[in-house]
Amino acid sequence: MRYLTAGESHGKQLTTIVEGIPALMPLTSENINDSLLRRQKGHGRGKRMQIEKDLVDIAGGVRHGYTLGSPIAMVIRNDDFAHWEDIMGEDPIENNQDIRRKVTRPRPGHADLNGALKYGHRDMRNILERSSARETAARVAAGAVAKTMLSHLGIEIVGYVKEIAGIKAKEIETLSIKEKMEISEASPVRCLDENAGQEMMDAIDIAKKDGDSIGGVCEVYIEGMPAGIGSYVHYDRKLDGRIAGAVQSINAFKGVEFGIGFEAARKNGSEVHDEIAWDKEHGYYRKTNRLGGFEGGMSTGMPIVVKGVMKPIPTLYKPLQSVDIETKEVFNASIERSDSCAVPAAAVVMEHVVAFEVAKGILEQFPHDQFPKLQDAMKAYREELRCF
Ligand code: EPS
Repeated sequence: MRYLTAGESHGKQLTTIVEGIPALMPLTSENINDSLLRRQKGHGRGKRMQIEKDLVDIAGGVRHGYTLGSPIAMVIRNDDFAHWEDIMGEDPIENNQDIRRKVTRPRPGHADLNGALKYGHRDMRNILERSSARETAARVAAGAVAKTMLSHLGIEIVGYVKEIAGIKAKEIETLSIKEKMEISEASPVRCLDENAGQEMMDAIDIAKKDGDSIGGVCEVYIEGMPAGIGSYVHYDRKLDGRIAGAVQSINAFKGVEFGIGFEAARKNGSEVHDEIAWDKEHGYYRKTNRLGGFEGGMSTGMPIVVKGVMKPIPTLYKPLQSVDIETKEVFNASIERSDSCAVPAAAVVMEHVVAFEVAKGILEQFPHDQFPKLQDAMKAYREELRCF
C-alpha cells in the first residue's frame, strides 16, 4: 500500500493516487470530503482558505460505493487557479521576462533557497509552489481512505491540539475517543481543554496583529489497535519508526514523541516501562501506557499516543533578513498573505498521515486482495491474541 501526490499550490489541481487498497471496501466521496473540510478549518488560517472549497473528485478505483482493488485516483481542484492561470499554466511562453510574480527573495525557514540551489531554479516560485502546505490536502485524501479502512476494522483515530505558543491543554484522562472527537471538532483550535483553547485563540490573534506566526504541538490518539502490528526484525519494519517519519515529513514539523517521549530521558526505568497484566476477557494488557502503545517497533494493544511539534510558519508579515538571489542585496523578507497559525489544521493532517502508516502496517500483516477476507483475518487474529 502506497500513495503519491502531485500538484502545485496555485496550479490547476492536487492529485492523489493510493495503491494497494483491497477490493470490496466501502468508500464514498463523503468519507474523503469530511476529512478535507476538517483540515480547512481552524482559528488562525489566512485568506486562502476562504477561496478554496476542498472537494474530492474520485477519478478511479471506486465503483458504486466500493473499491475495485485498482489504484484509487483523487482530484482536488484549486479554485485559486482562476487567478493564477497565466502564471502557473503548463504551456511554453514566448518571453520568460513576461512571467509575473517571479520570486527571487528566499524566505528564511522555507524550502525556497535550498530548493533553488538543488534544482537550479532562478524563479523560486518553482520551489514554493510545491513545498507549500497546500499539498497536505492531497495527503489528507490518502489518509481518509486509510481511515475508512481502519474504521471498518474497529480502529478509530483522532488528532487534536495539545499546545500553541507555550499554552498547554490540561490532560483529561477520562475522555473516551468519541468525546475527544466531538470536543476537538467543536473547538476552533481543536483543543480538548476549553480554557486553554480560549487562551490559544487570544495568542493567535496577538500574533496576527503583530505580523508574526506561532507553532505548537499536536497529538494523535488511536484506539482498537491489536498487539503485534509492525515488527522488531528490521529497522524499516518498525511501525513507530514509520509513523515518526510520516509525522516529521509534514510541512513545518520538527519533532515526534511517543507516550511520555523525551520525558523518558529524565526518569528511571521503573518509572518509564509499563507493567504487564492479564485477564480472561482482554488477554494481555499494560497497567499504564507511558510508552504510547509501542514496544520493540510493534503495537502493544494499548492506545497509540503520538505527538508532533510544528514550528511557527516561516511566511511572516514581520520581516526577517535574507538575500536576493539575483542582485545579492540584503532585504527584509515580507509577504502578502499567510496563516498566523496552522496548528489546528496540522492536527488533522497528522491524524491522516499516521492513519496511512497504520493501515499499511495492517495490510502487510494480512495481505488480502478482498476486504471482507482482511476483516475475517483481523477478527481471527484478535481472538488468537485474547486466548494466547
Ligand atoms: C502556504 C501559504 C498559504 C496557505 C497555504 C500554505 O497559501 P497562499 O500562498 O495561497 O496564501 O494558505 O495553505 C493552503 C493553501 C492549504 O490548503 O492548506 C504555504 O506557504 O505553505
